[in-house]
Amino acid sequence: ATHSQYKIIDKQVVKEIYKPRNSFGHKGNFGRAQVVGGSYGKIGAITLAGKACAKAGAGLVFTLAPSCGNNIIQTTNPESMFIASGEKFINEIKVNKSINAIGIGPGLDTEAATKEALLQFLETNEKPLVIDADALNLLSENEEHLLKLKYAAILTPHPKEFERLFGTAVDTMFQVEIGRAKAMKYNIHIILKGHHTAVLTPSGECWYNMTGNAGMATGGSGDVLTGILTALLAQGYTTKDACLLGVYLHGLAGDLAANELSEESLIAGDIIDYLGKAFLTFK
Ligand code: NPW
Ligand code: AMP
Ligand code: MG
Repeated sequence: ATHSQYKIIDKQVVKEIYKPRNSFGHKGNFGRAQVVGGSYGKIGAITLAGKACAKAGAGLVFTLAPSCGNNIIQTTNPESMFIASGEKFINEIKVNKSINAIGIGPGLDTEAATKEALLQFLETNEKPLVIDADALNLLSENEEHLLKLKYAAILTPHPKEFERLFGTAVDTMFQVEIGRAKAMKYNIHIILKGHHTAVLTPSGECWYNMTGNAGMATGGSGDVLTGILTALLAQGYTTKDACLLGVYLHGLAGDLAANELSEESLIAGDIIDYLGKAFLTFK
């Protein structure tokens, strides 16, 4: 691919990707999604991901988190089923074979036992996968871990996580070009988050997202994106389509929320609350 190639994710692009629900569908038709993360003190992150996952249309959501998160998650996110692993941090990652997509990382923390569990899981996982936050940080120890990824997994680093994975870059433009090269090298999708998030694909494309605002610069916004992407994968969108539609919807929900609440007052949960209005713009 040439470095001069940039595409814009606009309304036309996402309207072609978006598939309305089949009127006769049942929850089994819209996918079983599993989000994996959370640790003592950071259960909120995986709660946000699980809620966003349900709000973005997954038929069934499972949350795998340490047992200290059970009451929190079942109370604040009753639509999700809870699977316990460890007490304060995850020490084993089990995924039932009926699961269609997995999102891993929000609030996961970086304990040695969690890292072992993650690497073990990646050895055998063949399902569509979103990797975010501390899961990225754990893999940063050795970039070669990315060779384990199959089926064009989606990585969602913010610029600091990107730097931990791939080293420093002189500026954002350069970071995007490094991302493009790494996406091609490892056959992965990289969503480099920020203002105008960039989606880098295994075939060397670079797509810029135009939705979103500075109100989204608030704790938990990225965790919400992980839930949305996992939901779209579970519903059968291809990894590339899930990336393009997911970042657009996430930013649009943030814009609709900011219009009514102000950028200052916007919190991550508001992005989830406005996902419905974002979907309605496709009608
Ligand atoms: P600074 O502050 O400017 O020097 P970390 P995290 C930088 C969970 N969470 N552009 C920033 O730089 C997550 O899921 C839990 C440039 C700072 O140094 C993770 O598991 C919550 N720089 C875990 O916490 C809600 C940027 O990166 C560093 C940047 C840690 O995640 C919050 C911060 O990144 C949170 O989601 C940008 N756009 N963005 C909960 N309620 O449970 C960030 N930086 O050290 O990876 O920490 O992203 O907060
Ligand atoms: P994280 O740092 O993982 O919580 O991710 C932050 C999320 O909020 C990403 O999806 C960013 O694209 C989004 N975000 C943060 N700041 C801005 C901004 N100034 N403009 C648009 N989106 C932003
Ligand atoms: Mg994050």
